[in-house]
Amino acid sequence: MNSTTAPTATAAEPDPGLAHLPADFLWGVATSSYQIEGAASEDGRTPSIWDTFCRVPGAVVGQHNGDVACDHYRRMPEDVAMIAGLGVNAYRFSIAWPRVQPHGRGPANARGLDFYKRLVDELLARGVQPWITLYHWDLPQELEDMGGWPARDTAYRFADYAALVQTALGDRVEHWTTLNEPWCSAYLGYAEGMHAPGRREPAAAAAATHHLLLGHGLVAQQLRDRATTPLKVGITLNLSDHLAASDDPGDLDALRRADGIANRLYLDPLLRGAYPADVVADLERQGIKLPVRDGDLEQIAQPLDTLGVNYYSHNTYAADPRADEGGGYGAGIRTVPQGAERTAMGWEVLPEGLTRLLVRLGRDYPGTPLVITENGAAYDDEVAPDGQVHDPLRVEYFRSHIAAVCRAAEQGADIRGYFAWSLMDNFEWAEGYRRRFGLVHVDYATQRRTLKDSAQWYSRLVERFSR
Ligand code: IFM
Repeated sequence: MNSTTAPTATAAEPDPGLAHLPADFLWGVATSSYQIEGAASEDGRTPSIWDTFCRVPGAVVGQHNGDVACDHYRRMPEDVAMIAGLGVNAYRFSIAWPRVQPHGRGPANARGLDFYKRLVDELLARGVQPWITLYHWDLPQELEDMGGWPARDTAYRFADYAALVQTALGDRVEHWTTLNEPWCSAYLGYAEGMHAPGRREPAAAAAATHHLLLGHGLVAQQLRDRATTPLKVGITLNLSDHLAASDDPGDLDALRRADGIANRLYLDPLLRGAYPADVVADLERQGIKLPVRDGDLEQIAQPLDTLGVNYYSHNTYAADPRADEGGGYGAGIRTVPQGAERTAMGWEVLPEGLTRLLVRLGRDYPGTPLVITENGAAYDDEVAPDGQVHDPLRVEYFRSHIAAVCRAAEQGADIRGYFAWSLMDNFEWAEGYRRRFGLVHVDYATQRRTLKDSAQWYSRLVERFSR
């Protein structure tokens, strides 16, 4: 490993409230396949929608792509050693569909699957639990050519692919997440066009939402039906905490619509077995109908062992006929800045929103354990003359957000784990490599990894918890 200084213990740091968390709490770090692996055409991998999208002029900052990324495909054993060196007990990563099932159909590609078998073996040998996400946005291009997620058939193709992965890894992996952030796949990919495949078709985005959720339901049931050892099934949603700017009926309705399209459109079918009637009505007013068939909602509402929560910021909404910032279909919503510090992504740092969100989930959707599957911040880090990366803003971001998690646990939310996003700097989608979310700095010219101060801080926190 060409990484760096091992984490060292320092003088006492403020306790964020760790005593409120259960003793078997999972502390992890997270990544995803396209963002770190590189090796885009090695060992039989075929292009995903992101390989294609990255080639569209202007789609990604600097026309960056994932061809090399963090070269993790080749450096995996050193990267796993680095993860284990942090002292975390779980690693969340995703499987590249076009690596294990090239072209999105047909038999498994043994060479692609071997990579994940070796990764899982390395993790287990070092006492780190693998936490698999089956889909983190890298749809095989051929499936997009046949309609992508707006086509119902893609949900069934997803189930076929998941079976191949389970056959290879099911005996050794306990934690399975079906989808990462279906709102992003559907809305950013098919309505807004700022993510792959770059389509701007609101009706297609609504269909994609339904078929992603259907795919989740098919895979969740299939994972359980085919399991030979006990497993746990979940889904990860990017959920935000939402408030209205005032009690004005217009602002309250802006809140209802924004929260409906971003949060409830996913939470309700998964955890209550029905789409929220008000959101369905909002969509229908825009001429958009979710393509629900008999039995779909029962299929989607499979029991969840955990709900994965990705939290980055909070949103306050106001009605504004000239704006369209509601994170979904329909205009007339403005987000109201709270005057907080912002990360390099421009996202306000509002940890209190994470407490409110977790408490709300426990109240409105009781009975499902929560795991924070992503939380973190991008800052413009640089290697200092002393060879270290000093990132006090990220340390404070993690400290304040972990304290927010502890406060939610104190208020009764059932929270089982926390994964920092991200293990290392990586390909930040439309932002390319200019945004750095890592605990570990990556020099893309040399692939040198350097633990940032935040990595050392996180490692000490985990150690303190385990004592
Ligand atoms: O990098 C992404 C990740 O892939 C999904 N959740 C949000 C992160 C930061 O934008």
